[in-house]
Amino acid sequence: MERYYQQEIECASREQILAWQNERLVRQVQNVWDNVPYYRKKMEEKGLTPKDVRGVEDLYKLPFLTKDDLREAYPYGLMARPLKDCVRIQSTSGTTGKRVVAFYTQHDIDLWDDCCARAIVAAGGTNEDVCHVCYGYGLFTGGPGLNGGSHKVGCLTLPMSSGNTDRQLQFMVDLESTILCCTPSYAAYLAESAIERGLRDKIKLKAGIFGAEAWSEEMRQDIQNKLGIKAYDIYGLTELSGPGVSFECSEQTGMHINEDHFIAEIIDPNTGEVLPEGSKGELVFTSITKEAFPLLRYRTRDICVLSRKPCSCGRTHVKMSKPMGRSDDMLIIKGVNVFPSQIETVLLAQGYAANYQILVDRVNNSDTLEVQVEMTPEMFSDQLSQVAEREKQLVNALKAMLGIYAKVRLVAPKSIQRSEGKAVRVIDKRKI
Ligand code: DLL
Repeated sequence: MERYYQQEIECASREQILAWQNERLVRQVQNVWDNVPYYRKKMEEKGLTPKDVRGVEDLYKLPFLTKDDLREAYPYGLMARPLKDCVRIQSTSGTTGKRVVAFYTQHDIDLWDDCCARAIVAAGGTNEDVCHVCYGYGLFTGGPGLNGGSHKVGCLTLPMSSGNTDRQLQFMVDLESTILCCTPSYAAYLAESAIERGLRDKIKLKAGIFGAEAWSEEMRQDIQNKLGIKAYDIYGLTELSGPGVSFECSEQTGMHINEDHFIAEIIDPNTGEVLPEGSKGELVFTSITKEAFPLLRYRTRDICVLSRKPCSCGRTHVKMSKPMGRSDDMLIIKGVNVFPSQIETVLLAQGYAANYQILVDRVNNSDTLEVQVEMTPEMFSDQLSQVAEREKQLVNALKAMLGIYAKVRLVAPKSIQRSEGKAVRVIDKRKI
């Protein structure tokens, strides 16, 4: 059995990683100065030239880049290579404004595939595996990213894309898929559907690589139990290539960031100040190996914590916690900060599945919060008084977690629409 594993890179010493980062950062700063007028202008506005950045210790001097910059420079304004050198674009869904378009040279694609291959290997994947990819293909990075990684590892790759759950399950059984790649919400739906169709024992999955949206530890346990697999988290964003910026190993205690390609910082989202290791704040990335679309100090809006505690898997790259929500996902209800992930944690801890919706509205100048969650089939035959009692218990548990009252409505099993990609959990009518 051959193993694709970049041990010399993933287990390199801190000094070696820093040496790579210093050299590549200096080169990248010169690259954007020479080739991207948008960057040169931003640096000039701060009185900087490439000489001011001699290594990672000078990173803090550089200006931040935000999604607004990407929109302003849309579509070609941040490219560092001529179009003739680019072979691909990928894009975000663009639900909140102009799309973000990212460009790739063939070299960029090769490195991206490597990052995704590392994630598959960390989940136990080898060339003996059948890797079932049901992230969406097309402009979304999930399908193409894991597909490329799976090829590098040498897995038999099933490019399923999302949707058509019956076909997914049939291939999973017939071709004996061993690794499943999709969003955690779709994994939960596939698990539920497999159990309903009596296929659970015919499925040979051993691992899942789930990401692209926030999911709680409770949801991980639920998916692991239902599918009999180990579920690994994977993180990334279109702007930086896609999935594989970081990924979990067998320890399942955070995701190793591919530090030979990305330098991570945690900043205070309000002041922009760089925070020490272990602090909670906004994740900022600098891509040091990208050719076509390099981003320096890109603010992700994802809130998390970095840790350099030694990991039992032997990898030395820094770990990021699960994002605790995006700063722009955070709801402010009656002046209180509420993250959807907190609500999910309460629901799963109380024995519900992750089929829920959060409705926010404003009535008589006051915010209202309603959580609709599906009953399990067993609860559905309960007496009305038992349902009322369950709702009361949930109201209390949510109050304890959030500090505010949330109306709870238990709804019939299967009445909330399932998601095949990123789940839409929140409907904020205040914004409509
Ligand atoms: O979601 C890339 C991806 C595809 C990651 C497949 C993992 C697997 P975007 O559509 O640009 O790219 O969305 C990026 O999704 O800033 C996070 O807020 C969120 N996100 C991605 N992975 C995770 C994760 C892809 N594991 C945005 N946990 C990011 C929580 C995640 N949030």
